[in-house]
Amino acid sequence: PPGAHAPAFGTSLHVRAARVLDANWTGSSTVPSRNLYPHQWSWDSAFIAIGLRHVSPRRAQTELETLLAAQWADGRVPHIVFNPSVPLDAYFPSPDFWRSTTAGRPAGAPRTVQTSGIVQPPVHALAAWLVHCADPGLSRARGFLARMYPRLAAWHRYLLHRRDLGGAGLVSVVHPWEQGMDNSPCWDAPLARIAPAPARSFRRADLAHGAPEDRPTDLDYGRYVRLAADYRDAGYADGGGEFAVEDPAFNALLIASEHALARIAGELGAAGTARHARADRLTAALVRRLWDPASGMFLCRDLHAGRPNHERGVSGLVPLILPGLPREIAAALVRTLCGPHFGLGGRTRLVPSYDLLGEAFDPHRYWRGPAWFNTGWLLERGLRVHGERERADALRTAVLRLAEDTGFAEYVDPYTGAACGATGFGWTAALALDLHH
Ligand code: 9WN
Repeated sequence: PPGAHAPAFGTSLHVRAARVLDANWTGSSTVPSRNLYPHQWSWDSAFIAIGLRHVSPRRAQTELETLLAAQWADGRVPHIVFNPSVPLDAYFPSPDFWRSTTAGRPAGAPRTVQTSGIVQPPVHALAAWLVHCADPGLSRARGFLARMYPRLAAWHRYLLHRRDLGGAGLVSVVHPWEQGMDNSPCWDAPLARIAPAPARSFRRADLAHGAPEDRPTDLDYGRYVRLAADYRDAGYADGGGEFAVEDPAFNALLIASEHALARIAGELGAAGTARHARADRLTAALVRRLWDPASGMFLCRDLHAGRPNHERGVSGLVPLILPGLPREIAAALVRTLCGPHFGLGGRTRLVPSYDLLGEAFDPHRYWRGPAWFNTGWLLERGLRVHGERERADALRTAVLRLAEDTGFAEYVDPYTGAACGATGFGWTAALALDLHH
């Protein structure tokens, strides 16, 4: 049913979004898109569970349980869990690229399920907490949080201990696919150092389903393949790679999840104080290390260059979700979000993934300008956390309208709202459902 705060949207949005989630459900998890992404993706599943809880709390729990069942012994949660009944050539890179279960498989990779070896942003503890809150009775009866807690704690431990490559307390990503905004202009400089794998050494599957002008380029792919293959050939050991970046959104999501893990601990009868304190220390490190007063937002830090990268990606606004942010920083983030670079409340229909005034801006090419619904959802939440109710309401309405009008598109042109990429996209449907409630 429509929520009390959703007068402009009838039951049809709920029904249509739920239908997308049904169509993408495999029996134990939800694919982001039947054609383009026919397996289980890590941060997609977290966002999907957040919406799915309004349709079926049981399925939302299963979504996260399936993902965490593929966790490695070192605590990492792989960015893809492969569906063995999908043909190998349906998605690239396929399991034979990652080699997680073949002879000489990497230490700690699960034996029975095929996965990738890189990670994605840790939205999972936040999702687990929100899923629990949708039906605490069912959650307790199934021991949902009690089973999730040790796995989520090990996941955070992996990130904080193995991925603090810069030694400043923040987590680094070692591949653009890990941060989730694959071809953001923020990666152009660190990627320029990587010698691309030859184009003939791999075959892209995405171009069979997506328009080439909306997708990353072949040169990008050559570099993605090189980086992933090097990491694989090093046994997925951390610390030796050519790409290492501290990203504001990745770290902010870890902090939000650490706060959620503290609440989960409390629900299980343990004290969450130490976790809240750790989240506060991480917030301080984020501000110290990645805040840029001159641009009024957070920036990525390229560890090999030893300095911040001045491209303005939407990732630098995502820390707005943190309630513990110093007041003047939250205020500056809101100003930047509503200013000429991101245009909220002005010329755009939805927040772009990259600086409207940036040289590399392209309204159609994936993470180089188009607006995405997961970042819209995060910023809506951030505005609300910091008391910006009117702006949050307006952003919420924009997300709902565009999600419905585009048939739950993967991303949209931020100016016109025209659909790009896949339709029937999992997290678009799920997060619209969540905002509808
Ligand atoms: C690589 C599944 C994923 C999202 C990412 C998005 C895209 C994959 C790809 O699709 O990445 O992981 O093949 O382009 O960039 O954020 O999780 O929806």
